[in-house]
Amino acid sequence: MTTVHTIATQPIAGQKPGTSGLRKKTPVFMGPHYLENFVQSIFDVVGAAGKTFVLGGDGRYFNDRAAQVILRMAAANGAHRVIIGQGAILSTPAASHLIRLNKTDGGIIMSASHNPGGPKEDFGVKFNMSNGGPAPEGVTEAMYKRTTEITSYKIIESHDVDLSKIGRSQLGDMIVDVVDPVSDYAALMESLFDFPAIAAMFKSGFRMRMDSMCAVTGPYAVEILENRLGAAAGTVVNGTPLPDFGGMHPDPNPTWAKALMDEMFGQNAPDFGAASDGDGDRNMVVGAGAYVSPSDSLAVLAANAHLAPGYRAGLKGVARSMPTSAAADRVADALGIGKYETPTGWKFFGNLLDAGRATLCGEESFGTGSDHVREKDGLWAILLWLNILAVRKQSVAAILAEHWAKFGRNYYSRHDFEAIASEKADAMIAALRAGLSALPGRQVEGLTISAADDFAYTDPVDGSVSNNQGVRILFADGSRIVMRLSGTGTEGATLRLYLERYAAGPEGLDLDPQEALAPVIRAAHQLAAIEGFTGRVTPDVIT
Ligand code: VG1
Ligand code: CO
Repeated sequence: MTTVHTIATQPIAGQKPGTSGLRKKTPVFMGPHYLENFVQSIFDVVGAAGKTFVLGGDGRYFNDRAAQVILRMAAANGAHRVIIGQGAILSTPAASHLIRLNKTDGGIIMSASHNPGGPKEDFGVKFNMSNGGPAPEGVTEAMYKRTTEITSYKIIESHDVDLSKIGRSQLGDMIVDVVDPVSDYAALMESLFDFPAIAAMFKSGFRMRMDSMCAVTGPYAVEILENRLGAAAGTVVNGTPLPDFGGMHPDPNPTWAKALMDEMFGQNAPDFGAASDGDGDRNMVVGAGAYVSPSDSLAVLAANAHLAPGYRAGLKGVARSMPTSAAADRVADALGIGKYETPTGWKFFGNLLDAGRATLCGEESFGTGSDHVREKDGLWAILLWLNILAVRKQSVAAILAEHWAKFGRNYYSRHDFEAIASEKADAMIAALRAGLSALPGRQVEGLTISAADDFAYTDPVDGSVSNNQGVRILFADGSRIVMRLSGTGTEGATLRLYLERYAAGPEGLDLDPQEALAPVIRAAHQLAAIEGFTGRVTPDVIT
């Protein structure tokens, strides 16, 4: 008999999940009872007795230790079985797939995604439901409430489970299945895409650079791109997941994936470049000399998805987060399929995917996915691009140019102002909200404001309402400003300023986005008094 210990504890302030689970500095997570309190709160809300869960993470510092704690707590709470990736590794989309494939009751993913990892950096824990998708707001709110009341947690005493070997073992009364983190996911990709066509393209000399940024996608990318599709050895760079991501900031954007951008815009650039984030759910794609903005990527994928076997029957609908540009809407209209606008965060797509209303989903933050899992999926998006390139036999630049010629171009950029003192950012947003109703009709920087609101979303499937999801200022010419505060940071506040302007063409489709957006940028600074409130003029990151 294994003894279950019930450890007295008390609530810890601030264990509130954000856009994507609970994220804190690693030393905070490693502090007394911190991880345990949150994990017990998860089990108290979803129930553990007799259930099967998936467990894995992006391999960052503390991933291995946290996995052993979560296993002991799952056993103590009466779970029947845990399926865990070898070495406690699972990308977020692979975890979502395993949850669905094995018809489990959900899963715990250890990741702070794009936030840097290491003893002084960030750690995170998120719970996904039995559909494979992030817990919806109602559930994360219940977990948060539980963290404010918790008085004890359950854990068994045991040796560490050997997670280095694939196979079944027993932990107390619970079964632990250590599985290959890659094989089921790779098989899923092979079922969706035309691997022979992509392999033939590589064989004919097509060159690619995939930057896994020392995060979780390395083993997945090597197996799929190099082993199964025959891309040249060395196509995948930074392919070994490291506890501190090799000091990299695994956020696939032009700033943090600069080495890739330099290569793709340099002499002798490969045909195609891609990068993914810490937990493998996001992607950046780049052609030779051609950066693809995430909003455009979603639109191009939606317009061309039928070229891949898994989507040959067409799409049911396309969903995008509110700050994502309307480029995908134009494609949905042309295809005569449904279009949806949700708050930021993948959890809002789950119901649309489950109900069969949307097939593709995307966010401006380099997240794209489909109904094959219930998470955004970096390698999936990269493979869909490869499939499209293999069929169309055109460059990325040519595909983008044709897309804009047909649909017009939604110039788009996001400006991030990081580590602002929270009270300053809050004051700025509060002032903006207070003045919204007076904005319509006002002229600023030659633009006329047509509407202004704070985005509220009613889920079309279950009717749940989410308020205060971001301030929107819309202009008569179709331009748009959105502002919201990040829900994934761990230091002060990050202001995200989203900027959009539509050009119908045929002229003016090849401007630099920052130039095309210049009046909208100036209008945003003026309307929100960003400098006055925060002292900031220049963004830290521009995507
Ligand atoms: C950011 C992105 C959002 C994304 C979230 C989680 O959230 O803007 O689109 O869903 O990160 O992505 P926020 O609240 O910081 O703007 V991941 O890959 O970091 O889990
Ligand atoms: Co991520």
